Amino acid sequence: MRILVTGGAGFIGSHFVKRLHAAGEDVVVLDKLTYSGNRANLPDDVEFQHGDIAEPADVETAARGADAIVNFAAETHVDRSILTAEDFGRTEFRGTQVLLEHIRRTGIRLVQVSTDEVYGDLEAGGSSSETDPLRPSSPYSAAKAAGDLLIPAYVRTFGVNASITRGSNTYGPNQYPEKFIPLFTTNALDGEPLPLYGDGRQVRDWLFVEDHCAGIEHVLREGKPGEIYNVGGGDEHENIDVATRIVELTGADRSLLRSVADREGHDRRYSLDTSKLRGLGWAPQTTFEDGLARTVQWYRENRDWWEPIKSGEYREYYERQYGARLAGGTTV
Ligand code: NAD
Ligand code: TDX
Repeated sequence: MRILVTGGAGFIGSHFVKRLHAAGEDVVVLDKLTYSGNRANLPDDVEFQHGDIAEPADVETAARGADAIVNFAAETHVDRSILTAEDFGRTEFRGTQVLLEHIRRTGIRLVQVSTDEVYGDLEAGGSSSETDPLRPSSPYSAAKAAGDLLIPAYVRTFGVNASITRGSNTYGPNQYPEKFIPLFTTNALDGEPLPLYGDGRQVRDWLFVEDHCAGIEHVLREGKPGEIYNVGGGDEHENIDVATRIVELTGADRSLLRSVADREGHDRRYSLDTSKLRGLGWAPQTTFEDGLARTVQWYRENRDWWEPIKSGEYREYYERQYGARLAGGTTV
């Protein structure tokens, strides 16, 4: 199989590409190299095209000879979508539509990588299953849900071969240090404050990146057209507990933890019912305790990967996102 991986230079996409490449698969990457895309995440001998999934000509060229597309390309940070949401709509909706138009013409398979955030939060308990209604809360998750809604519509109307995966919060090496775990880990290693939103009692269902990639590969090979598959770690933790564990693993001072102004519209809890994909033989292999220790160790040993990122555009973003928050923060 020749597989086009869109967004393959980002965090999860690059792990997915390395996984297929190591198994001897024929892989080509199409990536716009936005702030979170990094060519250095990929082996040099992986075929790479710089381009945009929302541009039909870029998709046409990259997908030549491909049997399947796995789409990771997205704007992915909730906090950035609260500052400015425009690129989210373009990539998540228009980009997905361009991919669907391509598979409609060529008949090749598409796996759309989506997120548990499209279900909205579950403060009252329970877990989201694939048939639940979509209740996205942020501009990011609303844009992802909009892209998702195109898939069953194209399956029903045109009979295209497309499936959706909905993953839970993913962590591991090479994650851009704006997300919670890599931000807190790199800040802790640098002795910088750790900005915990609100009361820190929000719950996320954590999934190690390699387990997420294994789930997506499972859906690529075994999934049925028009079907949705949840991919969750089943490892639910409150943010305050994750932050405390990062402090312990890095050996940082606990006084770095700061309670800061909450995220607007902050979802309280996510949880996924993963029985459908487990029924196809997939299960996560890495416990949160083990995966977090491996992740912290990776950031400790790979400063040359993240130190250059935490300058330039990142500093401007950081100041906008955290400047006033940290000035008004309190000890935890
Ligand atoms: P990331 O931000 O690290 O990577 C996104 C990649 O997409 C980057 O390489 C970027 O350059 C590329 N990209 C952005 N816009 C593009 C465009 N228009 N055309 C081509 N490439 C473009 O994000 P990630 O965490 O690796 O997320 C990958 C996918 O997984 C996303 O679709 C995201 O919604 C989904 N997801 C992420 C998580 C998580 O916790 N990180 C959980 C569930 C689902
Ligand atoms: O500085 C912070 N302080 C803080 O308390 C940051 C960046 C986050 N948080 C909290 C907010 C969330 O409750 O940590 C939790 C995790 O935050 P993020 O890493 O931003 O992830 P989340 O908003 O849950 O979304 C993630 O999971 C689903 C990914 O970013 C999405 O791409 C994915 O779709």
